[in-house]
Amino acid sequence: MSEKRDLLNYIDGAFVPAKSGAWLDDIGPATNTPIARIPRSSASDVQDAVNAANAAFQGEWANRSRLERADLLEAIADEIAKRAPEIAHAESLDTGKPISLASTVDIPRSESNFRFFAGAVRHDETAFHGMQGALNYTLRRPIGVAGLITPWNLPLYLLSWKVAPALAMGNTIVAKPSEMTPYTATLLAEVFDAVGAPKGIFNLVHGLGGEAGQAIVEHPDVPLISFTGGTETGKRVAATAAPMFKKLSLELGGKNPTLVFADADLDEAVPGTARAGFLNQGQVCLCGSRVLVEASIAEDFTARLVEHVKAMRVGAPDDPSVRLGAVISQEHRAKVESYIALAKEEGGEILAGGGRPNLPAPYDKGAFIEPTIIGGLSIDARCATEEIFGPVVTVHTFKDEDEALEMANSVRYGLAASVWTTDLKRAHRVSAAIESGMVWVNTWLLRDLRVPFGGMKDSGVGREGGKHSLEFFSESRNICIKL
Ligand code: TXE
Repeated sequence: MSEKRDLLNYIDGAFVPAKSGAWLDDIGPATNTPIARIPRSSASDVQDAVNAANAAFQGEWANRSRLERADLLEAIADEIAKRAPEIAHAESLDTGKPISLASTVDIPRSESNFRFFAGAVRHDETAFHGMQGALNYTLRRPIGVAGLITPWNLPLYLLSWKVAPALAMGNTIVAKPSEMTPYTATLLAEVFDAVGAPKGIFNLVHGLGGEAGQAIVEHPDVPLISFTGGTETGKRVAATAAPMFKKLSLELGGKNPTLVFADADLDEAVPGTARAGFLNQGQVCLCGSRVLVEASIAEDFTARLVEHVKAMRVGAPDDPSVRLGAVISQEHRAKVESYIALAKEEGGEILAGGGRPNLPAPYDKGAFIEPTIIGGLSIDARCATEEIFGPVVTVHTFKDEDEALEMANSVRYGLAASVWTTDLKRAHRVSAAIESGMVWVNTWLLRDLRVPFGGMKDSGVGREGGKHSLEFFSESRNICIKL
């Protein structure tokens, strides 16, 4: 794979630059050097992409059978599998994450997203409601051009999570990946090209959120928007799309609690809490960044967590023994570090990490930061309530279950939680009481692609996954027939 390449838009089956000829640099955060350029697309490029997507939708695509659409998704999955090492390398280069993570999670999961939705649409059933003298059945039709806007933390994984169900249901796509991680979206366009996908069903427009992204959200011919990103951006997307009555799915930020009760199996809870806090440098919306521990075990648990986390290596993304790579950018590291400084001002104590690792060139210029544990903060401190989205967790103690729940529910977010306990009744009780779209018990990020995925409160609107995605990417119509 050649590095420092031009990553083009993909519109109507052709790779093209922005009409204006403007470019943006794509920086690799592990070395802080440009690895590629992307078109700085404007509303006019978005218009071309929407035209192509609309023409493809009006063409034969929406009327292709589900089985034929599923076959195309399988062909895309096969091609991703064929190119997996190259795609994993690109994902690591673009995000700074360890190649070991990209090649075992990001890329296999992207492949399986296509296979999963191929299977889901093949096996999908529709509702039937019989009544006295009449029958009803639900017809699900594709909607049109789907605008898909995705973030930088899991670039191909989250893009494929939207592309696969959108196509499975017969829609066409205009996608805009994060300007910080555009690489694998272009490789996905190459995959579409290689398998001979119909022109215009998948269009890719690179560029800035406020320009290309905004143009997609406000385009009158894009009736559905699926967005994953920050809560503040989500608000802007909703403010634009809602008055246009677009179908809208928002998967936003989190400040997720990890609850460790005194009866937990600490041999599992310690590594589980560390994994939840620091996977992908803490840049997963599901990461457990608030660790709540029952007071009677707090000292022992925290000491073991600190020891575990201090042993996690930070460094070169291509070193297989490394657990954490770089965060997404120098700016993002500065933001994370400003929270660590704030924690000290707020009375916190740095129990692990807090600084930058000493790495040899070229990684000495990269956006690395040690996995950091902060104790001694009050539960309403800014570091304990605002989304830091980096390798930083805060640890707090609770005296009983009621206080644990009060602390867990005290933030504006409600995306995910993990609960560590061996008491079955408590597991059910606490899981039902936590204000959260997803709860894991004695595990974290164990995913079945059929289950509802999404958050409550400021963490978003709507659910993705299995039939929830198929419903989002289609319009249900009831047909009532009098007998
Ligand atoms: O994300 P943005 P940012 C959180 C995390 C992070 C913060 C900001 O806390 O620090 O959000 O990150 C596009 N119209 N998460 O600023 O801006 C943008 O180009 C349409 C949580 O990088 O939300 C990109 O493609 N689109 C999160 C996408 O939105 C717009 C993952 C997401 O970028 C737009 C990432 C606009 N006006 C960050 N402005 C998660 N939930 O996993 C920007 N975009």
